[in-house]
Amino acid sequence: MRVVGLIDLDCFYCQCEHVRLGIPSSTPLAVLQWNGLIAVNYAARAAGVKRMALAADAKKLCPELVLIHVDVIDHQGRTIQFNQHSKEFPDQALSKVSLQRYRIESMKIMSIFHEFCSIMERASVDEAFLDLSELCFSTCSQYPCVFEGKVLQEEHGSLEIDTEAKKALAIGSQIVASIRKQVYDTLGYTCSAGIAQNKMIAKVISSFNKPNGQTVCPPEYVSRLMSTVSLTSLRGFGGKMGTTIVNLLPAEVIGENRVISPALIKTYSSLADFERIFGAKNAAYIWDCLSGIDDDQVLARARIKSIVAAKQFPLTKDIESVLKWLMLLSSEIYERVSFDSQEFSREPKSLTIHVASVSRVCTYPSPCKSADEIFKQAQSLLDKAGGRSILPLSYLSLTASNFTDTVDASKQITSFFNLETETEKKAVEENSNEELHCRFCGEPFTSSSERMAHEDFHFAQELQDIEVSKAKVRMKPITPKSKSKKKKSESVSSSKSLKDFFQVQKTM
Ligand code: TTP
Ligand code: CA
Ligand code: CA
Repeated sequence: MRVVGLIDLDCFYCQCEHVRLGIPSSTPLAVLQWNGLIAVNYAARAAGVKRMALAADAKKLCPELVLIHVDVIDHQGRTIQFNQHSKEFPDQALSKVSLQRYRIESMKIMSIFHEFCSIMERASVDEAFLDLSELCFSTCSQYPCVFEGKVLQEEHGSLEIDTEAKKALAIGSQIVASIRKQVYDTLGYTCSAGIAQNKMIAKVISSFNKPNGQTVCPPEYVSRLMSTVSLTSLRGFGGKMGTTIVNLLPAEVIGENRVISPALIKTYSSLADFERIFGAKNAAYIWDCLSGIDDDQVLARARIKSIVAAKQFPLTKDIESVLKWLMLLSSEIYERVSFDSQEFSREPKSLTIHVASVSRVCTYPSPCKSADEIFKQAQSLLDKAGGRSILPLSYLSLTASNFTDTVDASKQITSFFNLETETEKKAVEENSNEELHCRFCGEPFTSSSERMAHEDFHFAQELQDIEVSKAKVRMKPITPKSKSKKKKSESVSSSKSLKDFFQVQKTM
């Protein structure tokens, strides 16, 4: 029996701003990107304010709402910060969002998690899985053997710690509570958590007691959980995979049930149905998930392989304005590469431009002392890609990659990202062969972190679309570009295809 914890920060970007600006958490606050809300604190949620709402609508709903715009980088490469007194918001046509502040806070939080538990997998900017199994046994004498947090149980169930599994979970819940306390005491951020026997269950229950609360799922409650949660709220089933499975149900069953749970799916379909669609091996895996069984290991991710800065802008024929965007991307690359090289003692060897379906690569300037040096290289790459002949343009991206260590690896300060065990190294090598695609445009990447960075720009674009149409729109993930295009009706039986199913729905 394993003990897995998933710790997730409450309204993460908002908390970063509360702490930075000294605003009490009881003040309704939201973080803004252009005109749309990307994070909403709990005081504002109580007033009905929702993520993705427009700033003006949110203000109408909650007039005392404090809106803090995320940092932006202007055309001169300067980072502009905002606070509760800022009178004007930035112009999307003249600047680019910088999420570096949140990345830095994320790094501090992850370091605290890692101090407690080295088997840690960063799952997004504000959450991580911890495999606490061994720790529970080695430290059990340090903690009281009682549950900490809300324990899921049947109406007349007992909270008695009468099995080894429950004992391990109880200690796990104590360790997670200590980690959360340490994050709060050190950085002032609250987080919520789920503690269970696997990643899938830990993740789904981590939001049951938010904010600032944790939930434990004892093994005997798993089957009840699988009949009460919706399939699409489970990790791995939020996108195309979940929709495909839900659609196996007869339409009237979908209509009659408010929650389409894994248990409901199992009642109406069989393993054979799944085998036909997903292939035997995948079907067995999915079938297990529907019963709450998930053997996915908690694995530390490798250092990212590349840093991508991208910008979508209004179509332009004007080379000067394209160069302004290029300057802005150069500044972002410079800032992020500088941060990365401090953390990991390494530097990139290649700089690539992606423009109008063309890529051009050159050597990354070394030593690189300013964003201007990157801009000069990027300008000559743009010329090599066709210069004025490729106008008009509406998209540019710069990538720093091909990293090499600047100090002997054995002398590096071992940060948690550098601690790669043999198993982790293996996982990294395997991942590097894996194709990851942007959920929105299908662009391929070699790491999920790289893809995450690229998806930032789609998120900004979506907010822009919302603003234009003055209506809430949902981004529709598209099927990733695949070398062998499948017809809609074709069955999906290779493991690669299953990966596609999973990848289109991962969240940041
Ligand atoms: P989440 O963990 O999804 O949300 P949250 O931390 O704001 O709120 P909760 O308390 O419910 O966990 O995302 C973490 C941060 O990532 C969030 O503060 C803002 C950012 N984010 C985006 O920029 N775009 C998105 O679509 C999502 C989901 C999050
Ligand atoms: Ca969160
Ligand atoms: Ca999260």
